[in-house]
Amino acid sequence: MVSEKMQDALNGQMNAELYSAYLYLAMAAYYEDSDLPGFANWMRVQAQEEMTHAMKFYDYLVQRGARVALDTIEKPPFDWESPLDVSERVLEHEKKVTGLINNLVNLAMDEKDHATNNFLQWYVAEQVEEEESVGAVLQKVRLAGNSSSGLLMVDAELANRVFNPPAAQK
Ligand code: OFO
Repeated sequence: MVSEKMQDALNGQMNAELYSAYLYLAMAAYYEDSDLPGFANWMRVQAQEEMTHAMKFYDYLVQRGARVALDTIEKPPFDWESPLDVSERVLEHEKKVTGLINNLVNLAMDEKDHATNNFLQWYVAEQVEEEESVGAVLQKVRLAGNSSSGLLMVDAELANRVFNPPAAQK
């Protein structure tokens, strides 16, 4: 059993993960329109990962006999100024999500809900990886600066990113 407060908080985070998927799909569409298919691929892969993050919350709620409650997903932005702008927004968003996960851990600790705390530790580790990988892409985009060839090199690299299905994840 999880408390009602925890149930609401977990449902809230599931919604935030769905929003992340929605945001990254919107960014993928921006990149498709900008003729940067590698960046678009990266964002699509990120969106797929966010769906698995959401489904882990869904499955945990079911496992604990709690009620899954789907809510409205906020409308994501439609446009960005540049690939640099998108990359900065992605890192900013991931830092925000890290804060949300930390707040959930704080709640689990306050409630002495050890099972939920243990479940959330997967996300604590995942956020470290997310911030690192997004930060690395941002750095490359910064280095490319105004050079189209530099940007196309990053694009070619990001075209190779593949989605690792949940079974292959830790
Ligand atoms: Fe779910 O990690 Fe990104 O938002």
